[in-house]
Amino acid sequence: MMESGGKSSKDKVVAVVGGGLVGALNACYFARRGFQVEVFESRDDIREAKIVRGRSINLALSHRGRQALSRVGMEEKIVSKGIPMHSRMIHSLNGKQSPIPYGKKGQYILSVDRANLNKELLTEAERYPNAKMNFDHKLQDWSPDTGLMTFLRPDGSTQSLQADLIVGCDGAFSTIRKQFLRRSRFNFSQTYIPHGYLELTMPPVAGEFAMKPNYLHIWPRNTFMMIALPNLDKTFTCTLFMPFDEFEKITTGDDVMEFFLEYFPDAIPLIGVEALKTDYFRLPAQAMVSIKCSPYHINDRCVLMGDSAHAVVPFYGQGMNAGFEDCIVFDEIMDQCNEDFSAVLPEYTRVRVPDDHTIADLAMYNYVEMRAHVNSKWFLFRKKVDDILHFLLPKTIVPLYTMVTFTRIRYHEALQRWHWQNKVINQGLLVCATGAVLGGSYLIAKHPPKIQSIPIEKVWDRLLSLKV
Ligand code: FAD
Ligand code: EGO
Repeated sequence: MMESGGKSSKDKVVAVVGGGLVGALNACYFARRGFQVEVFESRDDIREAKIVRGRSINLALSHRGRQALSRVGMEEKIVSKGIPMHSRMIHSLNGKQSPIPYGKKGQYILSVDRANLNKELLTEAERYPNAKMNFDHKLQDWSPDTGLMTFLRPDGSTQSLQADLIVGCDGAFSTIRKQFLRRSRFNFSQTYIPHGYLELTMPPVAGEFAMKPNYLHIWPRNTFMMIALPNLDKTFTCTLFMPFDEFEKITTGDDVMEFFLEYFPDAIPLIGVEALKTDYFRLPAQAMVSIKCSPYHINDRCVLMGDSAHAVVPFYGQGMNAGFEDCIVFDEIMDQCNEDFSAVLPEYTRVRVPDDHTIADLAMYNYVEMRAHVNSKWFLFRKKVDDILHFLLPKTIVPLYTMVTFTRIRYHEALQRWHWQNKVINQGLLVCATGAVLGGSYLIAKHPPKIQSIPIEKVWDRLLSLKV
């Protein structure tokens, strides 16, 4: 396709910095359009590495992420290796497990293996002859004026390359974003939450899953939260969320046991006493950060996507899904603007910032809400109320979690709609309450209760005789 500048897409170099989930998917999107795609990844090729040490082992993939995969023909490949989670399973302190479905039959989230997803996407990107992977290339610095980037190699040497477009997919601690921070009118905020997270593996029992596999298992204990997602090898990956100062209080195997006995007793035999005592100390608790910024672009040269543009806390299961949706949104704008970067980039910022900021807020809201009020009773109650209202008024009231997880309603519109729904619900409640008061008054007026009135002095005597 020809466009301004006289260079066709075939002659243009698009550098994707970061070969993580969003970078690898983006490489497919740009390669499909015929650009010369160069992916630069600081790590070694994860397909060759023996053990991939990194963040969360599995992730919840939902509608937005699936849609993004389907546009590069990768949905089936990933979904077939995912484990459907049709319901949450709420674990109460007494060991009771209560399932609550996510919705109708087709509404489920998938537990997918992060490493496998990343590998499959890299392999898919490599299938395009115009896409090239450059592993062990750590971006050191780059110039917004010329598009020249400098990479550090493992042997200590450096390598440079100039690109027409630089796509920053280098995660929450983005090196690409550093150049944005030096510029005027760039907005940036970063918040570390007081919680950390730790991952523990729950092994299979007699060759089978230790708990029901097709569920997102949740142990809501206000400030202490644990979830477990199933893996293909019949293990579960449990993620414990708790404040860092609580992590610091637990220093011995016995402390771990005491803590689990108090909050997650049903998980002890499933993880195993010895495993728990050792695995708990294998890695320190990891931090979680929420990052918002804008704009997402510099001129017609550079754009941020995925965690480099918006790191969100993991309490909505949307970080990767939002990053994948970034790729769809950018791709659609590329069509609308005939691949003219000087038009595409500002439009992408205009369209995407409000939505990514909203999902960052919603994820933070879930964090605050869950740690403050949500025990297993409240969790079950809240989700049942949502279900009942949706059942009564299916078109009018759609739970926020459903809009976020199972639709492509823009995040900011989902939030607006939720506010509107809450107004409708409150007004409905007001009408019911008013009706009850009026109805009650009418009945009392019609059938006055036969009680004699008590003189006010007697009331005072009675009150004063009470010892308070
Ligand atoms: P990353 O995955 O961080 O990839 C960035 C890549 O850039 C890495 O490969 C890195 O090596 C590379 N890189 C970094 N710096 C450089 C450099 N200077 N030069 C070259 N390369 C560089 N999301 C969901 O949708 N569902 C979930 O259930 C979910 N659960 C989560 C649970 C936890 C505990 C956490 C922490 C996150 C979770 N997320 C989830 C969020 C998800 O992990 C991220 O949103 C997603 O990984 C973002 O992808 P990315 O490609 O933007 O960044
Ligand atoms: C009242 C009740 C208020 C991630 C329940 C808010 C998040 C929040 C971390 C779950 C599911 C995918 C997740 C639900 C709420 C992943 C998720 C939810 C967690 C923690 C998670 C739900 C990985 C919040 N989705 N979710 O409705 O099932 O409800 F518990 Cl700690």
